[in-house]
Amino acid sequence: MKFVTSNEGKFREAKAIAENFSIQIEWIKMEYEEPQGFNLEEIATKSAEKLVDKIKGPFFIEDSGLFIESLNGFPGPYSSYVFKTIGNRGILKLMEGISNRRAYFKSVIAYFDGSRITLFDGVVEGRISYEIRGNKGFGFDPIFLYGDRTFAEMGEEKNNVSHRRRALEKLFSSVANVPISKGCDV
Ligand code: ITT
Repeated sequence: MKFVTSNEGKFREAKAIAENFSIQIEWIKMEYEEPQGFNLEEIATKSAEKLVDKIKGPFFIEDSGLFIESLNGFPGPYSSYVFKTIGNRGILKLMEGISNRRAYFKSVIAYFDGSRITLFDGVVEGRISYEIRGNKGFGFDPIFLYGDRTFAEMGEEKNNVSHRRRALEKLFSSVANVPISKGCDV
């Protein structure tokens, strides 16, 4: 099946996870128009609907975001724009003096099987660090603490616990028609 994304980090992770399910995914490197929406589900559904006529065969897209509790869920559905504009330094600046560091990543996959679109989601909870740490991963990984390490310090281990892993596991299990517990660790 095809994964339509402009983000190489997302594809790299999805490919590694897919291999554990003996599923091959093909990268359709493409920037597509993302309609604004109140939540990731709405954005993912509308984005996939627009691609149905453009992509041949089964495909999926993924909309993801970082939700920070003390900022009322910001940047959430605006994560891509916020990352490109203020980036990790900007987020840390916004969080100065704030002791509640709780945050989560969420991933929503919209999968088109050739006739209809189905959604799969995954969430991982963590905290926003006080400084940028680690050089693996991408995006907000250097400021997202899972336990006492950032995702950018965890490297491949991130793929065992990430929001993307949890959503993809649901997708791949449904495609392969096996229970989620049959998927093995990356
Ligand atoms: P596509 O829409 O082309 O797939 P994108 O980078 O624009 O790529 P999103 O719209 O889903 O992706 O935006 C999500 C933002 O959140 C983006 O800036 C990512 O870098 C960031 N992000 C998503 N998942 C992440 C992860 O696992 N680790 C770190 N940052 C992540």
